[in-house]
Amino acid sequence: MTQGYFITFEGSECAGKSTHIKLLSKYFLDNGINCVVTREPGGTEIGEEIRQIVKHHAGKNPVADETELLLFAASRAQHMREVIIPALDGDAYVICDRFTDSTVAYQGYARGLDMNFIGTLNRFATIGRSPDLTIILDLTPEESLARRITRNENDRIEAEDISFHSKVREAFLRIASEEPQRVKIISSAGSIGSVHNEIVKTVKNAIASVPK
Ligand code: T5A
Repeated sequence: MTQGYFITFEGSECAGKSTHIKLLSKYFLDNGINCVVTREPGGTEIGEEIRQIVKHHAGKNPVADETELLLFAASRAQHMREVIIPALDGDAYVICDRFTDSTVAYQGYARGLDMNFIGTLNRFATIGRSPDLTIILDLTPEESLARRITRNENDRIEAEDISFHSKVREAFLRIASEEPQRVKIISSAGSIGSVHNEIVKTVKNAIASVPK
């Protein structure tokens, strides 16, 4: 049984996950809480190599959807065993930028791959360890696109059309309605400061409800 506390951030492209993970980890640090920040795909040497392929593969043959799913799962299997489980066992807080809900949303709902198989694969990759708290930063596909235009760069998945990104958003909202205890939605449309305050409030409430 792992200790620690496992928080994941999910949401559409440019929803502000990296920005808010940085702010939350600073909040933990300021409050003397040992915290490990990591991301998917990535977080390990193997995972970062996989990240390059899934985000930027531009060879003449496209990445098949099934290959994409297995690459995310491979990155996660390594990440759990090398980083996340050891950190939780060491009683740290772990904040991870994207996790299994992204696979359900992107490869399941948006790509249309078999949801039961994705469930099995996620359990296999994670050794059955779910996040204690998941924060979905919610942004409409239009708002997400506007932020991406400002940033002026698009990777392989970001370049999918608006209907793909609408399906991803709907999927996250559905996941939150199915697991309200674990998954909290926070609108990312407000100012960075107001979204951060909402995140801190949500995290404090969630931690306070953990049985001692
Ligand atoms: N994926 C991932 C799958 O398909 N399946 C999986 O199983 C997994 C794990 C990962 C890609 O892989 C896919 C999903 C993704 O397509 P990524 O680079 O991690 O790639 O992609 P994102 O997670 O989308 O990361 P981004 O860096 O694009 O977005 P963030 O981290 O959500 O946003 P952030 O913090 O970089 O902010 C983006 C911009 O918005 C501004 C920031 O200043 C920045 O310019 N911003 C705000 N502006 C106004 N108001 C606010 N409240 C703002 N907050 C941030």
